[in-house]
Amino acid sequence: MAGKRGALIVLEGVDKAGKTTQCHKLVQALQQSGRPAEMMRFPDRTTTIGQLIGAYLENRSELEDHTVHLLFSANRWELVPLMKRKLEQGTTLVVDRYAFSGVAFTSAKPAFSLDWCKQPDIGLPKPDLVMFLQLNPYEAALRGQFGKERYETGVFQGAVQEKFEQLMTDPSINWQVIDASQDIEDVHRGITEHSLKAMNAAQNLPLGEL
Ligand code: DGP
Repeated sequence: MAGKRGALIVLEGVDKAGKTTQCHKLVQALQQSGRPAEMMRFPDRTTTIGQLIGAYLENRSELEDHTVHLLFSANRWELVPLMKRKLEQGTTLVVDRYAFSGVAFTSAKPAFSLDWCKQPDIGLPKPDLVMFLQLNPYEAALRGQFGKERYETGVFQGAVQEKFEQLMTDPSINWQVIDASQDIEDVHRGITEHSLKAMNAAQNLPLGEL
């Protein structure tokens, strides 16, 4: 019988909520306590598909909105074999954004339904835990200059936040809301607690599908 599987843990939230910092801190804390853990991030701009996405986000190229939605999803799918391998080997994956960003960002554009946006991600590995780093998008904008990337405007981020709130009503996902306006160490403590609980539970459950 194979060993215990790792957990799939996702951090979501609007831009500048602190997801990347917290992913690094969580991976470090888990590793230091002897639990195998690795970080992943989506979009993964290192693949061929990821480079197309990167050019689009940096406004170096234009892509039709449905097309880019499917590319973001394809970028997740192309990493699925690796994710499954790691999880089966007992490594917990801490993921900076996932399919929920995919749905929230595209459905915040005019004329995209939540339902259409969800379709390409159906069947992806289902996270054991999704933590939403809650921060007022206008407060987020004050944290640091929004950069020059596409989507980095207060108005768009406000629309994204609303879409996340709709997604968080889905009871089939283990959502936990974290107050990201607290200081870094307090946020980290909350995230670690939820993660340890989810990792314990995941050991006895098969990996699900979105
Ligand atoms: P990051 O590398 O985490 O800063 O994310 C890059 C930007 O892309 C950020 O504004 C969020 C957005 N984004 C992330 N995933 C998706 C997705 O699947 N679809 C769309 N449309 N946007 C996404």
